[in-house]
Amino acid sequence: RWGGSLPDRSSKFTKLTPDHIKAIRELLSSPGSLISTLDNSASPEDLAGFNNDWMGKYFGKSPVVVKPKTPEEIGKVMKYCYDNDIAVVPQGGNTGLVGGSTPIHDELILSTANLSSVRSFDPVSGILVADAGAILETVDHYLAEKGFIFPLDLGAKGSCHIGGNVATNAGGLRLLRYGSLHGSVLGLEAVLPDGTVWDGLSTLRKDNTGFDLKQLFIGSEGTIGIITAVSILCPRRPTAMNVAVFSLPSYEAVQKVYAEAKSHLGEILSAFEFFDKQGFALSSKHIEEIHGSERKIFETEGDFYCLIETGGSNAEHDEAKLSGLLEHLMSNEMVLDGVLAQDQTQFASLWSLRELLPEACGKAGSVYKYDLSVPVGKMYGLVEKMRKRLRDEGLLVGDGQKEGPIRACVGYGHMGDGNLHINIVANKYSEEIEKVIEPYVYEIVAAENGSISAEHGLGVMKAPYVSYSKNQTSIDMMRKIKQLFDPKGLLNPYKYIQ
Ligand code: FAD
Ligand code: 2HG
Ligand code: ZN
Repeated sequence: RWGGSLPDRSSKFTKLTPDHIKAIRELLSSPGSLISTLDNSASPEDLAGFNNDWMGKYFGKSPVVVKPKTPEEIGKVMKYCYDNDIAVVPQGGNTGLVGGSTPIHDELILSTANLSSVRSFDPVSGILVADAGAILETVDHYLAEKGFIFPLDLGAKGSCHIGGNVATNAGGLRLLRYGSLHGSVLGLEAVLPDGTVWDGLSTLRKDNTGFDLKQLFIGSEGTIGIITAVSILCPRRPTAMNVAVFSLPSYEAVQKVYAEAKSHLGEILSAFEFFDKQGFALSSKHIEEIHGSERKIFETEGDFYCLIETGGSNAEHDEAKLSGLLEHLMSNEMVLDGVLAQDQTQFASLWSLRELLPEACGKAGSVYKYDLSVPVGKMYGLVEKMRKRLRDEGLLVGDGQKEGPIRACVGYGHMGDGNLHINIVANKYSEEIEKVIEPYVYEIVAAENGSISAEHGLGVMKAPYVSYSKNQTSIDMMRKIKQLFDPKGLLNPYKYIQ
């Protein structure tokens, strides 16, 4: 397997021995919280799920996974690692898409899976305090029962942890409505690399008493500390939700419909997603395979599709607004066709066309994923440039071949956030393909003053390319922050900023 050109192992890190494993096990309240191949408490297969990433692109060789049960236990393990120069990878649900959550070599894997409780919820303020290892979907179900919603939703919700979400500053499907985690997270608890447990778990909305330290941890990708709990402001759950998907003739049409949706729907617009016909073909095929039956969704298919979701508190009022938009779009021939969900099942089924795209691409081959931010008008031009390059280099023929090196080049994303995902589905990960795509893809983004990572982070994949989006002064400041928190460079090495 080719996981990209990865940095060599640094000799400054200690190589783990059975004695280290024994000493770390003694720090834990439950011996089962550690499994390792070094003392035969685990086989390599037992560790495979922690060493390999979601895409099957990155794979480490760690001999140990530690899953402490309390922040204090994490503190003890971290102190031991600090004193013994042991490198550590923090891991949540291991759904990250940039090779950040798996070891590069033999780093100790520190998982938050055993820290998964809700600590408190205040129904008056909507403030939730929960352990970092709580699964996003589980927390959202808990909130749903109380009439609230977690202000983040994404396709990996069934596996990702809220600590991992904060560590990556995940954006997701409703950022348009609920904003970034930099705004909704009120406080954090984290264990620093030397083992200190930092209590920054404020539930205050306003607090101007010095630097806002939690912001440094949001999006820090496990490089300066291990987040152990999160305090977050959760909005009321909309009681009326609706979704419609349209087929459209061009990317220009998608932009026009986006402008119309904002103007007609105003405050009830909660998501605006788009995908191209290559994406639609893959996700419909995937969904058909799941259900075992063929389904024709649109009478007239298009080159593009958009999904519009509304969420409000008055079903009649929302339906009137949505019908007004539909009538306007249809009568002005701005869309080719459209489907409006009639019930909860259709709501989920229409969303799955978009939400299952990463899974559908993964099923079709080995996927090179690019997560880019550029002005909305420029977004799809990047996909076209990339397709041209792949065709010029002889890797892509037509829209892709079942057996060729590139099977599809798919464009989709969060229109409302100016966030484009390019998924290049290859027959396998290879150096030859990667060299055609990178750094070309970062060059075309930099030419538009865009970001090479809108929401997935840097991990190991983009660490060498950060200068395409950040100037030298910014990189120097980031290095100083890393040095301040982690002077020995033990936490998530080889990643983020090298
Ligand atoms: P992991 O993958 O385990 O870790 C991610 C990074 O955070 C690693 O660097 C790790 O070291 C660090 N980390 C994890 N937990 C902690 C902690 N407690 N303390 C410190 N560091 C920690 N992302 C989006 O932004 N928007 C999307 O719409 C989106 N959709 C996705 C859909 C699918 C199907 C998949 C597979 C991924 C998607 N992602 C999306 C990627 C996204 O980053 C992750 O899903 C999620 O935020 C990571 O959470 P996790 O618990 O899996 O973290
Ligand atoms: C999404 O928006 C995620 O579905 C994943 O951010 C994107 O897999 C991808 O490239
Ligand atoms: Zn996304």
